[in-house]
Amino acid sequence: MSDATSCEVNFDGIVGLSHNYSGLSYGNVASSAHGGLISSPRAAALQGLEKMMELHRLGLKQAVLPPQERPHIPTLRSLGFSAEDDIGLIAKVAKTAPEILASVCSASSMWVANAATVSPSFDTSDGKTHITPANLTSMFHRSIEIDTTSRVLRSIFSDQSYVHHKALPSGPLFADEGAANHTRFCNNYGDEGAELFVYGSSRKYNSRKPLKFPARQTLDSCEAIARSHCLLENKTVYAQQNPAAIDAGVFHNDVIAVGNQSLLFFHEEAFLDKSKLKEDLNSAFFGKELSYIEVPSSKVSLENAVSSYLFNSQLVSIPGSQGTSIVVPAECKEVEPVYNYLTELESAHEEIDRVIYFDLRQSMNNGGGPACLRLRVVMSEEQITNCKARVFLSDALYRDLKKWIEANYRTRLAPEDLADPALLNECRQALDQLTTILKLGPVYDFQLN
Ligand code: SUG
Repeated sequence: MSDATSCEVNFDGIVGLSHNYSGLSYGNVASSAHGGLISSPRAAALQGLEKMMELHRLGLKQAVLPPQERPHIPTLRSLGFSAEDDIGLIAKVAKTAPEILASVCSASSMWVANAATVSPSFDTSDGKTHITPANLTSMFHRSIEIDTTSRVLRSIFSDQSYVHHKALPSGPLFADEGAANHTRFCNNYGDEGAELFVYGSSRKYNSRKPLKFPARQTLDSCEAIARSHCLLENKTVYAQQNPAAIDAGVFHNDVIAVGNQSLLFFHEEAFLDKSKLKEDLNSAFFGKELSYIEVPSSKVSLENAVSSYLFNSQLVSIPGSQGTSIVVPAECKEVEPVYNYLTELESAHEEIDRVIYFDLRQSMNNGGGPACLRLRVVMSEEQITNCKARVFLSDALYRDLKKWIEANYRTRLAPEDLADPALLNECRQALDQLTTILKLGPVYDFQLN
């Protein structure tokens, strides 16, 4: 069954009020390199909002996901920290366990490519859209995102056409980082598609593992999601990341490959066995050849790819234009081989007809490029109409969000400011306003308890 009204909606995460550089993500080279530096939450949130607005102006369907409550007091309490009130609790943890305070202050929920895996109804045997929030079990500061993410997703995708699953059990066997390792291929968004799951490690075939950095996605977790999403076996493909790429800083597959409709753009060294990947994808894709743009290491090294985030791009089909446009971070202009490659790609006018650069430096310094900031959800006209939340970007919502950011966000946040007791209330007040702006209902712990 296909549906011509369906389109891909990009849900972008709004950057949180505590956006900071604490170097929490081992294996994410940008996060480690910027740990300890001063951030600007306001600039970060505005940079993200400008990207959303520009894509909306270009005619793409754009929506937002809210940030999470940070510092996250329930996590501190669950770890046995206690004090008379929340302010006293923060002071105590800042003194005795500053690294834990940094973890519960991370604004990492902004990278919503890690929020969940979504399979549209066209790919599933029960005709429902399936959503599984990621357990993000590899990194403590990210594992605490699950509960709020689930509530937010249930509040936005609330009608009977969705099935919401629980996150997979925590622990290394089922480590899952969501859509960052998942790509859907289709002719039109409302057609039946093939789904690709990419994993970093597998217990099954005594497979190779990275030597230096952690693999954050397992084959077991991919298979579990495919099973519960009722995906068809012959339309589902699994492929292993190249362990050497993980060791070069490719902590998610979306740092080294990106797909859209029937196109896969990837680096020569992204996958362990690219011939098998292509063979499996072509057979899952109705036996037809997908289009592949493989970037050779001789033109763009793995190191260039990681420092520029060339592949953490969004491939988008802009209404009214023929080919595919590529949305890349401004850093791609600064890494010469990457800039040269993109210039060549654009002028060849084959698969890619336009390169769009965005300044997302605040997020990039923590290892989050354009693609990390968005979760793709294919939605029918009916699903969009049924959505009660005010999350689809419009001129009015853009104005409201800009005003809200300017009124509430700090221009500067140093790691030591995380101990500032005022941050907690600033965050709660702003998020309370945001749930009203977005018509979300109560989704935060401080609103529920
Ligand atoms: O999980 N960075 C995130 C970046 C996630 C990027 N997402 C995708 N590639 N889809 C991470 O490593 C940094 C936090 C800090 O260091 O404070 C952080 O969590």
